[in-house]
Amino acid sequence: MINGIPVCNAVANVAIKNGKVVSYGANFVKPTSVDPPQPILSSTDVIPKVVSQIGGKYNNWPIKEEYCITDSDKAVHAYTLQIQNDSDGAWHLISADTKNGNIINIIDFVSDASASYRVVPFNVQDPDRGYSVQIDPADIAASPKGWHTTGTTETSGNNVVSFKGTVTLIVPIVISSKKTKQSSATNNYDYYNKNASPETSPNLDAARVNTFFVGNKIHDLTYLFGFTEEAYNFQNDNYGKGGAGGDRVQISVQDFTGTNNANFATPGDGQSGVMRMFTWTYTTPNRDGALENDIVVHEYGHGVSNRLTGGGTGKCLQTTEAGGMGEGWSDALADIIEINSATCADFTLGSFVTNRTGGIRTYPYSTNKTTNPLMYSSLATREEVHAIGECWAVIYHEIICALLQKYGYTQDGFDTQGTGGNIVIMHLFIDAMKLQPCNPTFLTARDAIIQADDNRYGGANKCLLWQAFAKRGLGTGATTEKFDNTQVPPGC
Ligand SMILES: [Ca+2]
Ligand SMILES: [Ca+2]
Ligand SMILES: [Ca+2]
Ligand SMILES: [Zn+2]
Repeated sequence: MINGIPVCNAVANVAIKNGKVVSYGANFVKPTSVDPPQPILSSTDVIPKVVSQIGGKYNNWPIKEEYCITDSDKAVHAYTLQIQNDSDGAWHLISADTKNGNIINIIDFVSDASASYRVVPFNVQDPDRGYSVQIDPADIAASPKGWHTTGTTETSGNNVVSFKGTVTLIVPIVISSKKTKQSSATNNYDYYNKNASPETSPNLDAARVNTFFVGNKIHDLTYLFGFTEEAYNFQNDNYGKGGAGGDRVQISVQDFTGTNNANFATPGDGQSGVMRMFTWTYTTPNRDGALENDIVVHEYGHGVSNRLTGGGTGKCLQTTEAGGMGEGWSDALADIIEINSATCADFTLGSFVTNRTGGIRTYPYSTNKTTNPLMYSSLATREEVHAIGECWAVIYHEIICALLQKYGYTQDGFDTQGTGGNIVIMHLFIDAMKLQPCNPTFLTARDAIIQADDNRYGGANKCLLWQAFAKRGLGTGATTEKFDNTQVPPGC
């Protein structure tokens, strides 16, 4: 207390640039001078002066008077008032000098480094189903310094860089100036015009922002479930936690090498994965794969499966069957991400970019065999990797639905301790990939899932899993001959 007035909790050295706080330090010493306890300006006069410095609006929470200690150890008489900003979610407690309205102390009520992105929400498929501002979405356990390398204000950070490549994708050369900058300070990214073509402003920026958002979300999610630095994940800085760094995912949006597709290249740990996202020409205007989350997740999923299988070499999904399963895991990961209730819905991939309800696969993923009749034996006539992948991903869909039915749904899909089926499937997904051999088959990958359940849950889901496998012909008697077998172990 000074003059019977509370002292604000010791922050000074405030710097504001373009309406946002860029730095503030803290100290508290015996003041060299103390303002008189009477304000010069009224609080009504100070509010607009504060807003002109930081943006946002006074939220009508009662204004108080206090002292704050400045850098030069002066005790300044101040108003404290709350300022909120609807456009970016910022919410600050401001102390402003009662003599002139200068901001001298700031408390940030929003936890972790503020950043916001107007994007397709993570568990939503595409912009037609949702497009909204996501505030501070970084998970602090998975991304301890946030998504943006300290001090950067563009779609570039420790886990992901999203950019528009030109001419060549010999990557480090081309990405330097091709990212999206914040639309307003600090690290707010607000772009998108639903009616404009992908290439028209601001939609190139929207593509970079959405892929940056989804790429980071999937990094954080898979990290929490075990795709960590020492499990050969994609990060520039590994914060001393093992594995090789310098390999964040490079996402080239509206890539010049193709249309109506996307791809992901996975070299070994320590070298960046490269995701190329294309525009799609089925509609007028064209649509951008970068805005369909299941496509972005599918592509990132290739990085996950290639790094987790066989120890980070990127060399262990090379046989046709293993490569096909790689497509299947990517579809399954997209399927898992879009779970948003305990009700198991059919899942389709690529329905936005193609403007086709059924999307880009032969059948929707469904537990209904009329909707999706694929079986293990279907491999006899399916030789292309995506066609093989469909046979694997439909099995995953069976497992997803069975787990949701048994355990329900955990609202926070990032809660690794959650009990819902959506949490269980994420654990099994990551754990099993670590267990399976290099170049797995349907049979060995099946066995790895059974083993993962045994390791983590004591085999609590053994029969549920076998029943799902058996339903699609991958029962205990299945062999590499790829005839359907519907047997389950005794007791199931
Ligand atoms: Ca904050
Ligand atoms: Ca790595
Ligand atoms: Ca869907
Ligand atoms: Zn793929």
